[in-house]
Amino acid sequence: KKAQIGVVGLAVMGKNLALNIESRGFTVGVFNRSRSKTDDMMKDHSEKKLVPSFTIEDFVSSLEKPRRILMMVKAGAPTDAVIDELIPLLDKGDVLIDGGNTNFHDTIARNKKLDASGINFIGMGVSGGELGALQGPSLMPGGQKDAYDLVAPILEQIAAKAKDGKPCVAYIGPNGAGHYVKMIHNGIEYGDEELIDESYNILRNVAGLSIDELADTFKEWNEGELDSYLVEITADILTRKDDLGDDKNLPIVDAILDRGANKGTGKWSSEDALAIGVPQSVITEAVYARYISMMKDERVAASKVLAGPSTKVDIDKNTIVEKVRQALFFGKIMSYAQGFEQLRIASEEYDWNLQFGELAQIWREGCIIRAQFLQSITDAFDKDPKLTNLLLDGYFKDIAAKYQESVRDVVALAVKAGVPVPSLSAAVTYYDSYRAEVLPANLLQAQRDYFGAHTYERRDRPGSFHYSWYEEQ
Ligand code: NBP
Repeated sequence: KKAQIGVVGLAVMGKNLALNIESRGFTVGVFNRSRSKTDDMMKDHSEKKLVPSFTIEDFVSSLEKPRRILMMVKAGAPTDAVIDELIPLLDKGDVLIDGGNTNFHDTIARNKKLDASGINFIGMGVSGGELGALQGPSLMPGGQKDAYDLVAPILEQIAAKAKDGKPCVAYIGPNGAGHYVKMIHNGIEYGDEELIDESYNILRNVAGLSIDELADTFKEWNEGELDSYLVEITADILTRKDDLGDDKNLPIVDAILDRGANKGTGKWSSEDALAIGVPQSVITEAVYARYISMMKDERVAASKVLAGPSTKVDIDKNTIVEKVRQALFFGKIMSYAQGFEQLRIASEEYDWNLQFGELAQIWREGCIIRAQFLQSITDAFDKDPKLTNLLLDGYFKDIAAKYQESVRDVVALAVKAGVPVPSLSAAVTYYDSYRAEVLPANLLQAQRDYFGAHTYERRDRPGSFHYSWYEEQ
C-alpha cells in the first residue's frame, strides 16, 4: 500500500510531525538524507504505519498520487537542495510543502518557479516546538488554494485544537503568505518575551521581589487576563534551581548567562516592517534588546565607567506588582496592535487577502504565543473584519484607557531607576503617537523643505507648496 503523505527531513521536527500524522491513521513515507535518522526512527517505531525509503527516488515512488510531501529540513540552501532533487521526480498536481522557517521572499520565488511546471508549492509556518509537532502544532500554510484543499484533511487532524474544537490551521493565502504570518508570529513572540523579561527585571531589581515571590507573581498572573504559555513557563522557570553548578539552591536563571540569542525571524519581521512602512517598534526593540544583550563584554566594561542615577527610588512593593501586571498587558496589546497592523498593510502590499480573525484563531493553541488574549482578538475581528487597528476595538480601547496610568508609572520608575525598558517604553510611545491628533511632523516638513525643497502640504488648502526660505521677509 502506498503512503498517503511523505515527510523529508527526520530531525526533531520532521520526525515528530511524521509520528503525529501517523497517529491520526495515515500511512507516512519517511526519508532523510543521512540514513541513520531513518534507521533510528524505524527502530523506535517499527510497529507504526511508516514506510521508510533510503533513496529519494524510492521515497517518491512510495507515495500515492497526487503526491503530498512535507519537507522539514533546514531553511535556506538545504531546502533548495531538496527541492532540486525532488522536482524531476514529481508530476503536475503534486503538492510540495515546506514546513521550515523559510523567509517568505524565498517562498514567493519558489512558488512561482514550481508553479510554472504545474507543481504546487505550499510554504507552511509551523509553531509549537518539538512537543507541538508531536501533539498538535499551529500551522500556517500558504500557496495554491487547490493544493491546500488536497492536504487540508491531514493538516486539520494533526493541528492543535482550540477550546471550541476548531483546528489551529487555516488557508492563509497565496505564495509566501503562510511563511509571512509565521514570521509575524515569531516577531510577536520576541515582543511577548521581552515584555515579560522587562517586567521581571523591574520587579526583581527595582522593587526587590525575591525569586519565590516572582514565581508566585507570574503564577498568579497566569490565572488572569495574562493567561498564556509564555507566562506559564516563566512562572515554572523561576521555581527551578541549578542542576550543574556547586550551589544546588541557586535559581537556574542566575546560572544562565544574559546573552539573548536569535535565529533571525524576529529580525525579518522588523526588516519587512521597515520595508513596507509600518511602525512596529515593540517587536523591533525586542530584537535590539537581544542584540545589546549579546554585547556582554562591552556591557561589563561600560558598567564600570558609565554612571547611573544616584537617587534611590521609593516604591511600595504591594502596589508595584499590580502596576507592572497592567503595564505588561498594555505592552502586549500595543505589540499585537502593531503586528496586526503590519499584517493588514502586508496583505495589501503583497495581495494576500489575509483573514485577520482567522489568524488570531489559529494562534489560540499549539503555538508559542498561545494565550487567552487571542480569543479577544478573534472576537474583535469577528465584530469588525475591517478593523484598521486593534486599539479601536471597544475591548482593547477600554483596557488601554484603564491601564495607561500604570504603564506610565512603571516606565517612569524604570527610567528613574536606570533600568532599561525598551519594549514597554516603545509601547506607551506608540499609544501616544497613534492617538495624537497632531505630531511635530509639521516642523519636520519645514526642515525638509528648507534644506532640500522637498515641499510641504498645508492644513488650510490642498496641494504641495515650497516656501522661499532663502528670501528675506
Ligand atoms: P534542522 O533545522 O536542524 O535541520 C536538520 C534536517 O535538515 C536534517 O534532516 C538534515 O538531514 C536536513 N538537511 C540539511 Br541540514 N541539509 C540538507 C541537504 N542539503 N539535503 C537534504 N537534507 C538536508 O531540523 P529541525 O530542528 O527539525 O527543523 C526543521 C525545520 O523546521 C527547520 O527549517 C526549522 O527552522 C523549522 N522549525 C523548527 C522548529 C523547532 O522548534 N525546532 C519549530 C518550527 C519550525 P541530515 O540528517 O542528513 O543532516
